[in-house]
Amino acid sequence: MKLAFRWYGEEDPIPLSYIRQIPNMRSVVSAIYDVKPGEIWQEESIRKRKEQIEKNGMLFDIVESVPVPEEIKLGTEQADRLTDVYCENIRRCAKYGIRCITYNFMPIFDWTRTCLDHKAPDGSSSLIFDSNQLKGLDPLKEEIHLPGWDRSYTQEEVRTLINEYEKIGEEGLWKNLENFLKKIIPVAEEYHVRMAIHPDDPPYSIFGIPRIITGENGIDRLLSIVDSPANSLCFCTGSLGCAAWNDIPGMAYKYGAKNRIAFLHLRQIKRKTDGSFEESGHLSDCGDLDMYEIVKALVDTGFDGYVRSDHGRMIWGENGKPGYGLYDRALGAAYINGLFEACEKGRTR
Ligand code: DNO
Repeated sequence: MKLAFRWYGEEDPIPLSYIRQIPNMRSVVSAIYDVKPGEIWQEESIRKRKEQIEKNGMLFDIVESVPVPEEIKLGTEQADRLTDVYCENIRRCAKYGIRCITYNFMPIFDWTRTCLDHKAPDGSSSLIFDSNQLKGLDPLKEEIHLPGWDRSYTQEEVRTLINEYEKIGEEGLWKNLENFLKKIIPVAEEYHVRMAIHPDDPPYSIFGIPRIITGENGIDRLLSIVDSPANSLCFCTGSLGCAAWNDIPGMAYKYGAKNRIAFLHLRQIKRKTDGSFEESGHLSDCGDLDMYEIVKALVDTGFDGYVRSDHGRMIWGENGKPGYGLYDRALGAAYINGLFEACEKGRTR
C-alpha cells in the first residue's frame, strides 16, 4: 500500500516537514485550491505543488479532488465544454506525475455534518451528524448553513440548484454521470491515471437531493458504465459505513478482487439507530467498523493502492481544520501501518 496524507497547500497549518516524519509516509494528497470547479489548473501551480512536496521527501502522485462542476452533474448545455476542461486537467495532472484523481458526484454539497466539534468524554472532539437537528429544516424555505457546505453559494442559488436536482432525480443524475465517465475515462486510461470516485457522505439523501453512490447497487452500476481500472473507487469506509446495510469488509473484498479500489480512506464511525453518527478514533474498538477485517480483505486481494487516515479527532489541544488535524491522523497512519504489516506478514507465513 502507498501511505498518503491530505494537505491543503499553503493555507494548511501543518508543515510538510512534520508530515514527512510520520513513519512510512509516501505521498501527499493535495490539489490546486485557487481555481473554481470547471476552471483549468495552471501548469505552474501543479509544478509548484509537486516541487514543494518533493523538496520535503515525499511524492505528489495523487490528487483530491478535481471537483466536478454542478453544470456537469445537472447536464446543462455547458456540460460538454466543462467536461473537456476536466479532461484537460487530467492530462495536466498526468504530465506532472499524478496517477490517481479523487472526485465525487454529490449534488451541491460535499460531506454533511451538523457539528464539527462535538466533545467526547475523553476531551477530544470530532465531527458528528445528528439527524434530529435536521428534522423540520427545509432549505427551500429558510436559510440553512451546515458545516462542510460550500459557502460560495447564495441561499437563492442553493434553492435553484435543489429544484433543478429534484427535477432530474436519481435517473437524471445517473445519465449525467454516465456521459461524464464515457468522456473522461478514455482520457484517464490514455494518460495512466486512475479516477477514484468518493461515495456520497452520508450515503443517503438529505433534503430530498438525489444521491447515487451510496452502496453496492450504485457502485456496481457505476463500475459497469466503463469497465476499466481507470474507473475506480475511493473506498471511504466512514462514508459508506454510516449505512448499517453496507457490509464494508465484504465490499472491500469484492471491489479489491476486481482491482477497482484505487484509494482507501480509513475513517471510523459510531452509528446510532436513528441515522445519526459520530466520527471516532480510527481503531476498531472505537466504533462500528472492523478495520482489521477491512484491511485484511484488501491485503487478501493484493491491494496496492493509496491509503490515508481520514477525519481525525482534535486531540492534545490542537486547533486545526475540522477532521484534518495532524495528531489524530498521524495516530491513524501509524495504525494503518500496523494493520497492513500484520495482515501482509500473516499472509506469507
Ligand atoms: C471529506 C472528504 C471529501 C472528499 C471529496 C472527494 O473530508 O473525504 O471531501 O475529499 O468528497 O471529492
